Amino acid sequence: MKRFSLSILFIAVAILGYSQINVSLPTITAVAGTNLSIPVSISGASDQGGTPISAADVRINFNSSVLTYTGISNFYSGMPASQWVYSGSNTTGLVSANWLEPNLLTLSVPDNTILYYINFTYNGGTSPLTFSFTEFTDVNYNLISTVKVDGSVSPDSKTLNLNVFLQGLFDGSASLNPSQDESGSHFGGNVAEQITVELHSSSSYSTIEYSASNVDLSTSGTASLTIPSNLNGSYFITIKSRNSIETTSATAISFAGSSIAYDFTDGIEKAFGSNMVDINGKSCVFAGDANNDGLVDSSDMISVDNLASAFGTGYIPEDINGDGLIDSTDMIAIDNNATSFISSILP
Ligand SMILES: [Ca+2]
Ligand SMILES: [Ca+2]
Repeated sequence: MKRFSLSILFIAVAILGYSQINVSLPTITAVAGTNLSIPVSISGASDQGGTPISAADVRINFNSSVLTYTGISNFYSGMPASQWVYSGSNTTGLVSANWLEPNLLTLSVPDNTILYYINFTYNGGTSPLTFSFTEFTDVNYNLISTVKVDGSVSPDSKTLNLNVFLQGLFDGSASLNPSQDESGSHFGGNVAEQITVELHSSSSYSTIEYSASNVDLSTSGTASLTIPSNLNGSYFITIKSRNSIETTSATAISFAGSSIAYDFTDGIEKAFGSNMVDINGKSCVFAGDANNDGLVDSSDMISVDNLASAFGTGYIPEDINGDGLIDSTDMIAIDNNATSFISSILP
């Protein structure tokens, strides 16, 4: 029994260790505008359980709108640059490198050796790094079976976690009612509403540094966004929805960390100008701006009134309380805030 197990083990080692080359490219994230050095690694070409190589041909494809090729450098010392023929093209998105053992012998390359680095400028976006062609040969110039592990470059990111209650959907205690349409919950699951989140310049509010629309706001009032990591400054965090008053954070918030959190629900002073409504100890973004012009007034009332007269239904801006019906309750909600001259207060 033991002999049998050892035989299996020996065969497994033979398959894994003796018969194939492994080449790999990394899967990484990066910040746009930075220079990247992408390592091309090899295993299985060692005389310690692998197959020493007599020649190598490695071709790698990349997306040249995402990555700009600038050169190859830092060749493995056992295979110096002078032994390679290599080139890269931003026109075809291809980097090629060929190597031949100079004495027509073989070279044992230790496992996990980096053959060379491909240098790029990263322009942002996502690019695959794909071995489009590889060829490694043994002492007799026969092809060695090769396993290729492709890589990629994608944007580095950070997380923004928000707590937001919307007056129109707030249930009066700790949750948001899910927005309804003619056939029930409009978004399904635990999504109450979709909001727009904007990051505005701390020095000039009219400058929007980043914007994300259709961000899910849960029935518990939480929203989570993945944003580019190069947003490292301080920004006003602005919330918009289909019919709420544009509301922004009390101050510009630092985005220096990898995870940023802001809670709009634990005090009206968390909004710029303390421009929220307190309902049973929870601060809510004002509702009623059906035409999204920054004011709750008679112009919002008129469109809601017209739809209410026509028994309007659906997921539309005029449905202030999100119950899928446009009726007098929506008009009352507008009237209350219009009477208080509610409008957006922005830096
Ligand atoms: Ca309005
Ligand atoms: Ca309604």
